[in-house]
Amino acid sequence: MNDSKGGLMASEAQKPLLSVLSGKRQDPVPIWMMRQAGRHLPEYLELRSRAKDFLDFCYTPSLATEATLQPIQRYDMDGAILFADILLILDALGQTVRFEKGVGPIVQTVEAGQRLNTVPPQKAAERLSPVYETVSRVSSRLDPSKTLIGFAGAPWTVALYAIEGRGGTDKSTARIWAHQYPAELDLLLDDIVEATALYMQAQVEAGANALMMFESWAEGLPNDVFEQIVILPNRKLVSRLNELGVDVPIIGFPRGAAAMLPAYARETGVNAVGLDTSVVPAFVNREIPMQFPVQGHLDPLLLLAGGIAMERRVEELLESYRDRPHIFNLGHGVLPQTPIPHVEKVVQTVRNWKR
Ligand code: 1CP
Repeated sequence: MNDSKGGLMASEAQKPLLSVLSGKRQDPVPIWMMRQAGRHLPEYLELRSRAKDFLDFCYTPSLATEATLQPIQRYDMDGAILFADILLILDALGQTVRFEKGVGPIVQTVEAGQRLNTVPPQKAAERLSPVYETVSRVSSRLDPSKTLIGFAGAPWTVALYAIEGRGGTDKSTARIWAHQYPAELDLLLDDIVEATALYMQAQVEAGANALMMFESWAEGLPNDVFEQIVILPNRKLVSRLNELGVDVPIIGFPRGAAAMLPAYARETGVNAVGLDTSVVPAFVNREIPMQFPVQGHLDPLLLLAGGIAMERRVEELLESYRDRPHIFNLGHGVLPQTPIPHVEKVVQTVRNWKR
């Protein structure tokens, strides 16, 4: 592994989060939180009011750069996650995406058998150039001890939005496709894999130190379907990134994988797994090799509630993963109503904890 900014050894020594992703334990345990930028921060709400809509916000490098840096400035997190959205790739592929206030994303749907190739993958990746500009701006302003995480939606989760057309559904339309139109779904997933690989490659070229694949809707799938529509396409994406010469570590987050988590960790080629809220630490330590890095998994609702129960659980998670490479995070994203002092308390607890 190498990187454009002077070789992996140098950046790893400086960046604790990257060091954990290479399989080393770090003290203190590095911390960042999914959705650490966003609506729980008053400074984000101020910034957000300057853009016409959410897509415009994501495509304006000056605004997206500030949004990426805000949680670093406020909380001194070890990782900065690029401010963007997993649905941008669908927009770039020519499926209209809108974010409606109070409703969430509305996506132009695909029919069974329809390919996502009217915009060629290379062209789709080029359309996302404002995102690379954001990565490059953040990279030049970030302290060398911080890790810049690029990301994309993992193939099944992105396909699900293209099939369902919106968030907040029971996902049954997309899940029925897996049974009724498996061949058509495979082709759709392949189209997403190729465009996403080029998109992630460009993020790394612009300065991302690590990548994360959000497979946010991996929950509730039969094991054979999970193999076919989660593990296989995630593995294809990782292989394609390798083929393209991308050599930064990749975190996979198969939310809701449950008993399929060890297979995901073993078979996809990811360097680390993100753990969701319901994961059992003893299961992880029994089923996933101890040298394999994990990231997670405080309940976002406990972060919202705060108090002594939150502090205890933070310490319990740190203890559970003391013998393995661990990055502290949540089991899912920070909720908009989360009080800032609770986030501060978690950061402080993690930093004060000794192995
Ligand atoms: O009103 C607003 O400001 C928009 C809210 C918002 C934000 C802040 C959306 C709409 N997306 C984002 C940013 C975002 N999305 C980031 C960067 C910020 C950070 O992490 O700090 C990231 C990594 C995402 C990824 C994302 N978008 C996921 C995967 C992670 C997850 O939460 O599981 C998913 C599923 C989306 C889709 C999406 N975008 C936005 C919403 C409300 C949703 C979910 C819709 C649904 O219910 O299905």
